[in-house]
Amino acid sequence: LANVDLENESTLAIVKPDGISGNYTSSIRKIILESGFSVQKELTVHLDEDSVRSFYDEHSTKSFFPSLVKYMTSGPVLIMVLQKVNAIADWRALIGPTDALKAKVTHPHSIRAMCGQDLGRNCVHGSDSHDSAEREISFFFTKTYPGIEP
Ligand code: RTP
Ligand code: MG
Repeated sequence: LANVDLENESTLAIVKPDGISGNYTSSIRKIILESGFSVQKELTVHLDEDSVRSFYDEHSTKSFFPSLVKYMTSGPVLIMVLQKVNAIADWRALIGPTDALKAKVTHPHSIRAMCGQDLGRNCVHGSDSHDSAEREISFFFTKTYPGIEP
């Protein structure tokens, strides 16, 4: 087993505005800790439009982009760096599918089934790959974005 590498991995989680306003933060944190993640860093911010546009740049040409920007700027969000072995895939599995309405049917124990409302408003974010995790963690915790207001 000399070359089996079970190193800790970090991923970026966000409790989106509907997660915060629906008072799901403590339930989500409980699931995070009970699932073996540690919370390395956290930050509560009300994102401005430029920050959301930049963070979700991969979706900038999609028809839903304006509504995504409106949603993500509608209230404060809780941004966390989560760490554990296989954190990226495990957090994605915990949150469930993008469409929270479908999640309630197909993944009833997922976080999005618990607190999401539909395809757009799905209460949590998770990095979808190693590259995304690196980019997203540095987006909030390494670089300085003047648009992010405490
Ligand atoms: P996230 O990046 O927030 O973790 O979500 P995801 O990977 O599951 O889904 P993604 O395709 O990256 O979409 C990003 C967010 O955009 C909103 N969305 N709306 N057709 C629509 O109305 C639509 N599709 C996506 C959701 O808030 C989604 O989480
Ligand atoms: Mg995504």
